[in-house]
Amino acid sequence: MRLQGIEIRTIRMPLVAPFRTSFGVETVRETLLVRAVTDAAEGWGECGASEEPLYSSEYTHGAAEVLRRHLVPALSGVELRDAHALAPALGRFKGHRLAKSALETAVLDADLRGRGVPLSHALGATRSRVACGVSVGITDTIPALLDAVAGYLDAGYVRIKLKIEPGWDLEPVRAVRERFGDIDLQVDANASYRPADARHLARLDAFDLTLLEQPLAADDLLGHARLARAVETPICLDESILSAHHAAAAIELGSCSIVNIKPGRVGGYLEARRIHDVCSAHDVPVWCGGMLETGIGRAANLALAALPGCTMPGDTSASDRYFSTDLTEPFRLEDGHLAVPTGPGIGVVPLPEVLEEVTVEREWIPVAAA
Ligand code: NPG
Repeated sequence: MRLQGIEIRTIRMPLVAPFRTSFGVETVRETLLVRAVTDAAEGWGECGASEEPLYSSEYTHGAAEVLRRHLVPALSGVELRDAHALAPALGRFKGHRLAKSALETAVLDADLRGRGVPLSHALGATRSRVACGVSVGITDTIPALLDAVAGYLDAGYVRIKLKIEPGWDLEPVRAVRERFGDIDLQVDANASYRPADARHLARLDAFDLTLLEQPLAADDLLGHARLARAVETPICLDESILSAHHAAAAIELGSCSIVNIKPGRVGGYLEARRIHDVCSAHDVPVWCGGMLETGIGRAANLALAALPGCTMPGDTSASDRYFSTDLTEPFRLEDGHLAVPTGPGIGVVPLPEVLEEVTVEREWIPVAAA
């Protein structure tokens, strides 16, 4: 494969409703799309970065800068047999996994399209559709939360994840459990608690939650291991798991019994697949997380969510949960499931007129031949 160049587009798309978490409120999705142009085909990748570095240290403009200044130039003169060649070529640059993931995914998509292979096949997926959950943000009032949850259950989502933070935990969880009974219910704290909150968090045990996601700081594997012994609710890690190496350490330490895999957070779908494999080898269930992706990122996430070890519904919701007009043909929920794209590569492309409308910046970076 001969990579000719990379286009970076900054896009801005309003969300259908503000999405509030313990780390902030997002009302507009501002992120990057990366387009890889090769001699065989073009491919697309979406960056998980947001406007501000609140979920991770990366942010949209920073990701664009590291791509244009370091990551894309580092591919000049490199022999790219396939997308597996990217991680070694970029390995000397520390971190910046969201940016690396967008670049690797664009090249992976181009390569697979050129060879006519769907991403789901390349990753080893075994399902043609995946069961979908939805992540429900923090609301101003409990009645507003109940309305939001009722709407998602009516739409068919098979599990509900509530965002929690200190001061917004026991009461909203109790209200949702009492109103909706025996639904598949889980909570996500986005690292907003401290180890000293263990006794408080143990009070969530009364609500029979499927899991408690990332209660403590991302770098506190030991704290999570202690907490896992103090609460009955299974601990799931998200922000703590940046690689297969972290997953193996977290499992051995007993820091979690479930893992949320976000391909962006871990540097791409190839590392995501390795995390899936490490977890499967230890009988640790995984599920595919979400970062408010457009149809481009969603399509690729669905391929991952179709792997055999993704035994729990993930945050792969339908297009209308995020955007009134998606960047691709919309993903529609059917009977609580989304279909895994079947075309080559990620299986979708941006709709040209929507892409032009949402693009606020674009630049082309040529890549020299090996
Ligand atoms: O459905 O894509 C979705 C949202 C799932 O809750 C979700 N994502 O903390 O995991 C998270 C959160 C997130 C959103 C993280 C945006 C980073 C950016």
